[in-house]
Amino acid sequence: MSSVINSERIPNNVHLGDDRKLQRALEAWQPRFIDWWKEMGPEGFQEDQVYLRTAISVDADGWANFDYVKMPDYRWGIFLADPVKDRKIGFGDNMGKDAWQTVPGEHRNTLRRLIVTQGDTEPASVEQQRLLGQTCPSLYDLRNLFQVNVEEGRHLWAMVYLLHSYFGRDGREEAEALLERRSGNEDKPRILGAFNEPCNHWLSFFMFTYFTDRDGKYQLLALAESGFDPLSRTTRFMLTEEAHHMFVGEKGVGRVLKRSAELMKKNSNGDARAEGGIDLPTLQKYVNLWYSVSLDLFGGEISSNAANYFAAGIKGRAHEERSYEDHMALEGSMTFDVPTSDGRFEKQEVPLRTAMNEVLRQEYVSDSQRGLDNWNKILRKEDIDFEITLPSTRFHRETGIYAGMHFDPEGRLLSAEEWEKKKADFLPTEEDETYIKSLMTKPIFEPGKMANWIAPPKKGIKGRPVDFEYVRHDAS
Ligand code: BYC
Ligand code: FE
Ligand code: FE
Repeated sequence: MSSVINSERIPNNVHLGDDRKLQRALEAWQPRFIDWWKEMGPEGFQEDQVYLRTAISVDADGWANFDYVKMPDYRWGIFLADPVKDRKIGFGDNMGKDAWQTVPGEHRNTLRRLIVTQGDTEPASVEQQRLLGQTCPSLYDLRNLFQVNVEEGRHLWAMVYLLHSYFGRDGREEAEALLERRSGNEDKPRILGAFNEPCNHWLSFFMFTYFTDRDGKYQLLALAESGFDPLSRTTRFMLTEEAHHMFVGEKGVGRVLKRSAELMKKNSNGDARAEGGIDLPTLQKYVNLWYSVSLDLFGGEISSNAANYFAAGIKGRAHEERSYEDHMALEGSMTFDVPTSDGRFEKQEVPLRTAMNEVLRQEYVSDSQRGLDNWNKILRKEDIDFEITLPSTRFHRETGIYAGMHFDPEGRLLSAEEWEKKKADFLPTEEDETYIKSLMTKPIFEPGKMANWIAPPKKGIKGRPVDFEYVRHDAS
């Protein structure tokens, strides 16, 4: 084991060359991945030189190298965080036992399913974002999009490595299937809801990287606690890449807000749309949409699956060791207001382990709020009297106890008729989608130039100026 990544055909820090069989299996999967990337990755930019960071070591300081690379030549590979000596399982019924270096037979199906679910989201997001380059608001943003895309491609590698190494033939079959499902496809959709939603303009892209990648952060934190040590180590390294994705989302939305504020002040009616910008009520609707579909990704509030994962030591809570004292979670409970069929709410007390999805979701909710506080600071600084808010966790849910019912963003129950009447105030309409897309019909390839609807970033990437040629694109 080494923290330095070698330069083999499949870059890795796991001594892949020592395991010929595994190496051959992965080398057989590699060209199929590249085919998938060329078919479903960013369309129209595969030949461009992009200023990207690539992992060269898994050390916290200085793991990345920045240079121009054509995306199909990106060094996708297998990078695990350094092992923790004598690591023990840190929670659940197996607490204190040695972490597993191979898959325990009784947990094989569960682990495979979780790894496949995690792996499925990674290529799904690349598919969702594949046309965005064609309407980029700047070269800086174009580069960030591609950085996110190649790293999500690498996250797929991370899960495929686990499937190939530890799950034999069915693992290899799952690795094939990960390249066959398609986001939004009716016959072979991606596994989780949010990853089949269209993400076909940049406002949705920024919301996605802010809200949906943040679900990724929390799921990865929970898996990083896993008693299955290879899963823990691979997710720990993935988390270092994830931070940039959420940065892209938070700064992206912040820049949109700043620009909207400037345009409102420029217009005598305070109307950002009249100036070719994004008005704040519409932006709020996109917050409502992407936040609510991302809340669904945490699963049901009341989940025996989640209880089993925790009991077995397969999936823990975020920062299990430092944030919690009782790692058994056999005591304590959570109480939910569960809607009944006749429109009332009944209190239901659930043992803590059964509420683990909700425990993780609540951490996500407070983490999400932090960015909104920063966004609202931008508005206040521009003297704009408007506050972006997170809707209630009941709003627009399709999994869990609030699924199939209607709530307004304040969490008040609505009848089906009231919902139909009001939903255009809460969620983007066709007309909103058409308007947002109308702002983004042409890409901007001139270094340093920004689309009218977004403010420039404060600084560039890796100390480069904002007007650096982050993507060498021949537009002719
Ligand atoms: N859509 O017991 P429950 C990322 C299913 S994002 C569709 O509550 P559980 C990324 C569920 O499978 C992070 N179906 O489920 C971000 C179950 O099915 P069965 C991705 C859903 O197991 C941006 C049933 O409903 N990582 O990395 O507790 C860009 C009952 O539900 C959904 C993971 O998800 C849904 N939203 O929780 C790129 C981690 N929710 O058993 C990447 C691995 C639930 O009845 N996955 N269902 O057939 C998990 O930990 C769990 O599978 C979940 C679900 C938390 C997702
Ligand atoms: Fe990812
Ligand atoms: Fe991500």
